[in-house]
Amino acid sequence: MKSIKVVIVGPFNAGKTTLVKTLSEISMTHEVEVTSPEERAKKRTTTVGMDFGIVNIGEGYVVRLFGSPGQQRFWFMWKVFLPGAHGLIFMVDSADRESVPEAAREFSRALSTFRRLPMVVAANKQDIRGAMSPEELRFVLDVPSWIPVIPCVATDRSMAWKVLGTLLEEVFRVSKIEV
Ligand SMILES: Nc1nc2c(ncn2[C@@H]2O[C@H](COP(=O)(O)OP(=O)(O)O)[C@@H](O)[C@H]2O)c(=O)[nH]1
Ligand SMILES: [Mg+2]
Repeated sequence: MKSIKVVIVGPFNAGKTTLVKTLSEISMTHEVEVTSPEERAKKRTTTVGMDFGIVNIGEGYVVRLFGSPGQQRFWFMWKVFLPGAHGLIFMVDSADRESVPEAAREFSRALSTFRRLPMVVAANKQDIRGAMSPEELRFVLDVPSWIPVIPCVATDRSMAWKVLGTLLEEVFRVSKIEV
């Protein structure tokens, strides 16, 4: 069985844990109660350590998904996920305009950490009225043209698969994988 390693990063509340749960046949996510008041205003639980999931994509391949917790104090975890990674999903809450500056900082940090690793941006929460379009997100996050920005609703299986599938096409294109 060949295995492809995909890392998922992005701000707190973007939808990373949800994406792992939607895509994965087995998933291990470890959530605890949020303690900080600002974060609690957004949601009640948050990821500790990481989310982990496995997706069987057929032809003898499985994808291992590693979702990072989304707060800046956990950015050091990216270095832990990087070795052996084949691709990266950067997830953003497209409906949360207030968090754009933070998302932009985090995206720029992701580019310098993961460099030319095959990458897609998931413009999540497209089901919420007023969500920024993928084009608008590309502009506000300053996403380079080689990185696709894909509309996503993390609870929707076909949209979640589109995000992963687009990334995998790029992974297979650049790495002629033997894993
Ligand atoms: N409307 C909507 N809500 C979403 C979507 N994806 C995630 N959520 C919700 O957004 C919140 C944060 O999701 P979570 O997966 O915990 O984000 P994480 O912090 O990035 O792991 C949860 O309440 C989810 O149910 C989406 O595509 N649309
Ligand atoms: Mg999470």
